[in-house]
Amino acid sequence: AWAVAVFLAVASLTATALDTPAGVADGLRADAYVRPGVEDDGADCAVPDPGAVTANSKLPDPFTRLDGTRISATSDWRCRRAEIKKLGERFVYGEKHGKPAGVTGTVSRTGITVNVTDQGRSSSFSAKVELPSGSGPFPAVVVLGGFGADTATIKASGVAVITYDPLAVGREGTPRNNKQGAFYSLYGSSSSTGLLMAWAWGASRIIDVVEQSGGGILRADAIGVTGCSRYGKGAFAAGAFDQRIALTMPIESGTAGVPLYRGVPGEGGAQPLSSAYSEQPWFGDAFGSFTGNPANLPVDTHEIVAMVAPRGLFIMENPHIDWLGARSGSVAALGGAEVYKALGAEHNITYWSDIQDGTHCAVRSEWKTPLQQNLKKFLLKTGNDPGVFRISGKKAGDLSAWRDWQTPVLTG
Ligand code: MCU
Repeated sequence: AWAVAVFLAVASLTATALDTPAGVADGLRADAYVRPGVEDDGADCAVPDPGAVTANSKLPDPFTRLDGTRISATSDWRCRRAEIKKLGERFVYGEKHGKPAGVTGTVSRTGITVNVTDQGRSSSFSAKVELPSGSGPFPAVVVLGGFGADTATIKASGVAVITYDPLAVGREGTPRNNKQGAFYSLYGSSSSTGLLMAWAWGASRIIDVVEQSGGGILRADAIGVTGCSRYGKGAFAAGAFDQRIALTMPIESGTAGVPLYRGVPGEGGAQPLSSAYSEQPWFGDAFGSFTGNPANLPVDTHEIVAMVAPRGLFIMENPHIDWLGARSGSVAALGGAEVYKALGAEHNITYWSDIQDGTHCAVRSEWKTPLQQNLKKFLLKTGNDPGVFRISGKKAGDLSAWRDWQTPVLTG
């Protein structure tokens, strides 16, 4: 079946793409790998224990394995990604937990219900559905929190909007030792997993229900995720930790989102790591050991960006508010884009901070066209516009100052 799918993907490429080596690399390799169709396609990888942490003020090399060897083939990325996933869970977000033993629910034209059970514990939550005109089944974008996303443009493009309240799955305003919400009903109120990962888990369970619904209304193979601010942090985690998500669109995510942990302390006015750690239990509890010394982290957000590769990623940032750390965000995007390049998918990532309106979570005219292009390319499959980097001169970071590794040419 896999060979047939690859054959069909190749056969459906345009003549131009077949004639152009770069086009083939982008269309074939990216398309063949874009969406593994499972939440975690590296679940079978043998990931060694990360061992003791060593300080590194530069960005960890995304291409060097925990055992010190460097990957050399495109196919090596799958298990290198699994290592990064483990580091992200252990040191930053906390454990995600896979699909629970029981997931049931319903998809209607107006809403989704999700019921989860695991080891005798159960919980449920729901989301709102808004359909575009037409008959469907429709691609959909899960909007965490329901603000900041240009839902009018999403619907006008023929894509459904699933509005999900992450607070039902991971509540804010609780102490770390008494976390609440559907995730913590299953995994315990003293779980060390932070809210961002709980929210990501909730988005994954919504996708489980869409998958199981038979696809009459919504298409599980064409799902995007977005959200602004704290929900941009959550959307970023959701897209990184669920490979079924075809398009990830964090908006103005700030510290604990896209910006480099190593970059934030030196970026004037950016929300300090300790502030984000204590404002809400967004990060996992383990991150508390690193808020004063992020150089000790064996992972940084350029590698969380890389976890999304080669799937669609559209990062929107606001350089007018210092608190949002857009300079550190641009370096994370540039660093992660090196993995996209190595996978032949450099056209699948967009970073856009060149905007006029400084209002936090405003719907912006500058983001409308790239949004439409990303929806067409990754969800509707009616376009193939290349991604772009439009970095505001106000907050433009320099990747070369942050890395001491070069991007390999991968075989295969
Ligand atoms: C950018 O996201 C957060 C920020 O981290 C917080 O410090 C601030 O309180 O709220 C932002 C937000 O979520 O705004 C809606």
